[in-house]
Amino acid sequence: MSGPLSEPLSVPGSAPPPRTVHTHCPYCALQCGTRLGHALGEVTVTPSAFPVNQGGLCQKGWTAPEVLSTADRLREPLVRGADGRLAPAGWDAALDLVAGRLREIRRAHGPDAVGVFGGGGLTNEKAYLLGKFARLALRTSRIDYNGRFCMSSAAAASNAAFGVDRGLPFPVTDLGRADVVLLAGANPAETMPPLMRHLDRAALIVLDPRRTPTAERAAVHLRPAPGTDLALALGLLQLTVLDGRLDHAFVRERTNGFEAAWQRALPWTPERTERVTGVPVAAQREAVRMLADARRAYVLTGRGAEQHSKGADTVSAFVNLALALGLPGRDGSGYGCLTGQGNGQGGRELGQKADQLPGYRMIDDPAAREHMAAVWGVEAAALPGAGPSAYELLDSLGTAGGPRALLVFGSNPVVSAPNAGHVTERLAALDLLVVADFVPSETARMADVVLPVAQWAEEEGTLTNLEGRVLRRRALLAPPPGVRGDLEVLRGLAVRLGEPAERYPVEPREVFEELRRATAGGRADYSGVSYERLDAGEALHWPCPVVPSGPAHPGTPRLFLDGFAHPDGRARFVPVEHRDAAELPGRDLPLYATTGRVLAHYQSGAQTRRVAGLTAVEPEPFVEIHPDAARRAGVTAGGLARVVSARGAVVARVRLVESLRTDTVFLPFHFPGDGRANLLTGGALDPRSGMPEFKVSAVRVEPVDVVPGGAVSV
Ligand SMILES: Nc1nc2c(c(=O)[nH]1)N[C@H]1C(S)=C(S)[C@@H](COP(=O)(O)OP(=O)(O)OC[C@H]3O[C@@H](n4cnc5c(=O)[nH]c(N)nc54)[C@H](O)[C@@H]3O)O[C@H]1N2
Ligand SMILES: Nc1nc2c(c(=O)[nH]1)N[C@H]1C(S)=C(S)[C@@H](COP(=O)(O)OP(=O)(O)OC[C@H]3O[C@@H](n4cnc5c(=O)[nH]c(N)nc54)[C@H](O)[C@@H]3O)O[C@H]1N2
Ligand code: SF4
Ligand SMILES: [Mo]
Repeated sequence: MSGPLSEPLSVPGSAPPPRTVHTHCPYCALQCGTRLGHALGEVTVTPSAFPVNQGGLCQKGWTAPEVLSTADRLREPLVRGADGRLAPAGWDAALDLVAGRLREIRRAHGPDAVGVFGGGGLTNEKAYLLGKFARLALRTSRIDYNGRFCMSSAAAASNAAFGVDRGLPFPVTDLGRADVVLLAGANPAETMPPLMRHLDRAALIVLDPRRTPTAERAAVHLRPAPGTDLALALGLLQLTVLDGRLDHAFVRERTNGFEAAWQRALPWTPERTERVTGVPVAAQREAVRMLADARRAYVLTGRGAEQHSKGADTVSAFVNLALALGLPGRDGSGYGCLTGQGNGQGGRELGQKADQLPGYRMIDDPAAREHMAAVWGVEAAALPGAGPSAYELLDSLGTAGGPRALLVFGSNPVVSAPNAGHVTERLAALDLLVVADFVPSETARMADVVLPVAQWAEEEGTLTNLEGRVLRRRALLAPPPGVRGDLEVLRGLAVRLGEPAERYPVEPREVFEELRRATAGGRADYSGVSYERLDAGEALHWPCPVVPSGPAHPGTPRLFLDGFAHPDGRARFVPVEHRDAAELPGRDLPLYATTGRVLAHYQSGAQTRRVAGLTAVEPEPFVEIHPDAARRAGVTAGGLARVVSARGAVVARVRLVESLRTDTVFLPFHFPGDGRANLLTGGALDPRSGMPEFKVSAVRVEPVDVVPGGAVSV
């Protein structure tokens, strides 16, 4: 399966390369600390004692080095020829071609005819330079990224409540002191396994329609129908007040807006909440009692509660509950969102989001524009305004007035975007699709030009993990010959588009120095962070402003202890109302389909489907279904089923799951082709955050006829 591994990193004339480096896993937001070694032509990984993982790693982390030398690793640029096939090309030819086409498209249709799609796995330096490239070299407003599909609902709700958005406003290790933790739609036992060691002590309240490995560990497992968490959170708020559990002093002294939020919770009697969500009154009451009796308690949300067309309101409802219980801003208690991708946090505050400039500044704020224009040496008026959100951007590709060209860095939307069949059609309608990746992802296979880039163990940089801590990624290997870093690719394109080369540094450290100035004074202030401080082992959580004289700022592991980030220092209750999902099960499509993750695969699977040990664990798409629902649908364990929604159909292997709600099926979204769960999901978006409704589609399940001889008729 594997190809040649590249050489250990060495600089001519310098000391021999180190045999080990301290770095972090390339995958999720936990960013487990690892030690990478290079021996006998193999990269070895061992967990380090880094606080979030304390010597643990999940099976994805253990096997991550295999992707470095995967047999189909991209090693030279590819350009689609007249025969319709991708063929190798030199870098100059590929970049000249891309820049030339971009110029033509821009001349004919204007700067917004070029779009950029980024990723939350990109380092801080890449995310920053990608945003700068879009705004300066392309002058386009059409830039957004896959984090819109990930943390945007929690971000909107946190900004509204607290005036700032940092996944966990406290270090992960604080969870180790908790008595009770409520997990709303999060399954960390599979999505961040080493996090579970911090939850050992706590009694867990898990809200999930499925009995996940996390729910197995719960003291109380509530199984709301998909898309009803908002009603459940309103019901829990009502019980908090009615059962005399409201923290009056906290609400009075540290918050605003309780009364309006309370008015919205009033109709949500425990009985009505039970009718809508399916969660028994006694279980609701037990959850509130546990949270209120705990000395230290946390409310945490994951994608199960957030990925809805009302995801932001749902998170607001959980934040309201946490505020009513007096949790946020207290040492040892709080609200947090378990972010997702390796750089899910840094990726969302450094300028690749449609409405943001670096430092979590808003692009329509005149002062923010002036600040960034000064750092970049341009006029503020030259900076484009806010663009559409990720799905709106994808949906507009190739339409009248929509982008005719798209550059993708760090995402595989053919598999991971909602309404994937439609998105694939939009991508096919482009005049030019350019994908930078290190493997031929499903999206790269559609591209006109594929640019092969370096991987995590071959490059330097920084990432910001789920607790807002800035981390150093370190290189063990040189990239394979023919492969370039994303920063180099961006400079190569920018220069060909007429930009001065020095505006696009290729040294991560140099980009970081600029990023420090760019974020200075912003909500996410990195100006006091430096490679030197990180390399010295300092634990720096943003905000970490530069201090002109005297001791350096120590960073901010715990936000809100002295006050919330709104000007008056108070948190705000946000009044929210329950509403139905964009579609509900009915006669033809009688079941809820929800989607999510399994332990062995990461995201669109572009990386983990290339690791033999992981595909052995989860080789193919499957659908979890309750035995009663399976019987009604005429499908059997181990057989193939077709799952059909209003948008499309998926073929998946049937798994009978007794503990699942009878009205709900579950599919992982890690698989390509006709196993893509996103062929089912739709384009309904949250009006506050732009989050798609990944977690609710109405579907029916039917048997797939297997023709004698084994062929499948679909
Ligand atoms: N193994 C693995 N780990 C990962 C990733 C991966 O792809 N694979 N990706 C990383 C990323 S980017 C992210 S964002 C995180 C996501 O981490 P999680 O949020 O933990 O992951 P999900 O599986 O998407 O969703 C969590 C749970 O929500 C439940 N759920 C579905 N619908 C609903 C609902 O309506 N209400 C409630 N309460 N629950 C519901 C699902 O059954 C699922 O168990 O994981 C990160 N870690
Ligand atoms: N149905 C359903 N769909 C979902 C979700 C769900 O729960 N259900 N979850 C959503 C969520 S939370 C997320 S985060 C998205 C994620 O979905 P995607 O955005 O597709 O995420 P990945 O599969 O990680 O894709 C990253 C791609 O970029 C490449 N890559 C990695 N690092 C780099 C780099 O540094 N530079 C470059 N140029 N390329 C790189 C990888 O090889 C891979 O091809 O999926 C969303 N889609
Ligand atoms: S939990 Fe996340 S960061 Fe840790 S090893 Fe697994 S994928 Fe990597
Ligand atoms: Mo995510």
